[in-house]
Amino acid sequence: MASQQDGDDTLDELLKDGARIEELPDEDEDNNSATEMNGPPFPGKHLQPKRKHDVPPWMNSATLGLFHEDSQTPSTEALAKTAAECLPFLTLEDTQGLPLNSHGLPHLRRKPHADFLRGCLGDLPAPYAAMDASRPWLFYWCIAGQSFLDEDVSEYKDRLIETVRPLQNPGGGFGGGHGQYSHCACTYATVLALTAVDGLEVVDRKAMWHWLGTVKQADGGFRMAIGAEEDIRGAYCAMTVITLLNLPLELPPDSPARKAGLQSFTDSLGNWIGRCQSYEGGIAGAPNNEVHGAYAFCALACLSILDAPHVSIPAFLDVALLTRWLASMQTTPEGGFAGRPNKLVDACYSHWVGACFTLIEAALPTPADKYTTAKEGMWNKAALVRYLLTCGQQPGKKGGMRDKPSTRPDGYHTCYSLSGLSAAQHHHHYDTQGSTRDDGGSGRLLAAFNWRAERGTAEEMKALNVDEEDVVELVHPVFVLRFEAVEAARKRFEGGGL
Ligand code: FPP
Ligand code: K
Ligand code: ZN
Repeated sequence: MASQQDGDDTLDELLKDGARIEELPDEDEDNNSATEMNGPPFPGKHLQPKRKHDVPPWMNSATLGLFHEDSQTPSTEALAKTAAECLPFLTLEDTQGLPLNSHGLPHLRRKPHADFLRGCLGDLPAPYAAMDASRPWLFYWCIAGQSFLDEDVSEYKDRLIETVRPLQNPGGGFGGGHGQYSHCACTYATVLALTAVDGLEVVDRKAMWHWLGTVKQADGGFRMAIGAEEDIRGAYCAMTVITLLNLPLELPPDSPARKAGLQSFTDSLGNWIGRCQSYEGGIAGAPNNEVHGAYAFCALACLSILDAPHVSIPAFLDVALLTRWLASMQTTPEGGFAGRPNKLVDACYSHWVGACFTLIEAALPTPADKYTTAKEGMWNKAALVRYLLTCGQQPGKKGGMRDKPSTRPDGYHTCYSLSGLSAAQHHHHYDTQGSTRDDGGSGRLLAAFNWRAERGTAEEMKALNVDEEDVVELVHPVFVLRFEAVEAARKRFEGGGL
């Protein structure tokens, strides 16, 4: 039998799977004769690691078996280019002049990032006119992002309220700009930004309830706007708004979904979300579409609003298949996450995929004794932290965080990089003692308010190679806000009513 070749650890790891190996031809035999079948280490000639250009180290085990040695595609080239641009930073060969922490990694640049986010809220240069419809997003990313760095954001309250007042439509909901139709994403972003500054009094809750009734669909899902696409973002955005504002779950009398027999915003919703899971395990924006990590977050967070995660997630999703898919989104060598298979690492998925692990770990059968240290769990937290600190931070005076080194920083990537850091650094768990429904009063769904978090310990921060000043605040895994802000919204609307 052939001896194990001079080691490629990745391949050795991959080929532990004995059943598959036994069917493979002996790679020592050029003619691939099948005479010796008891344990050759490599699956056929095309993956022999001796040849210089075989098996680039950044190809992970999930992709490894799929490529022929000569197969070059735009995807393989883009993956190689991204690995090459990140490696000098990951290895600290190039530290970009950033101040280093006691473990040799760049410090989290708190002050420059906070300044960057503050700057994004001022007057913007002309090219930003194209982003007019995304203004509420900018408010949310930049205000919430600052709060994740423990900046006081209450000073934004009056200005934010006056800025979003004209974006609210008389029929309910918020548009992206003055005179624009209401849209679930703009409404979600506005409500989150207002929650961050405790400014929800500006929202017309009754009109909001009516408008949300018009986007609820007969099949259980939600459209993004009247006549717009029905997708999982709509479901998560709508249920977030309903829960934070404590709107009645009962559909308004004029909701078109009532004609199909639905009575509540939650009717058929879990089933509709379940239909978005594909054979790969990931979650698509709508049934039968392509899966994406950002949609996995929307699905898990929406289910975590509907009920306790260990109840609602396994009720509608194949948890094992989804976990496997999520784990395969962590890229090597970068250590960050990609949004979909064979695509590139991008810091924003530190949140969209990273927070999925927080939610799905709470869905495991025995929530109480799951992973108890930051080193344990289903994903490599130290690798994500390393990617964000070495590749994700813009050097120089400007600050801000970015998708990858070749891109510019922006509010979106800064906010979601910081949220991803929180998922990696802290403990989040679901308190199974909390009630999931305000049965004595308003009927509000309470599951999403039962999340608790504790800061990672000093020992854990050491294992993640961060110092105290590189640690972000605790971020709520469902609402992506500081816990204090979520609690204030819960209390403000405790009584219900419109
Ligand atoms: C592909 O972009 C991205 C998607 C298909 C989904 C994006 C959705 C979100 C980021 C968030 C939605 C959530 C809410 C709450 C509105 P791409 O092709 O540029 O990126 P990729 O190559 O990384 O997939
Ligand atoms: K992208
Ligand atoms: Zn991104």
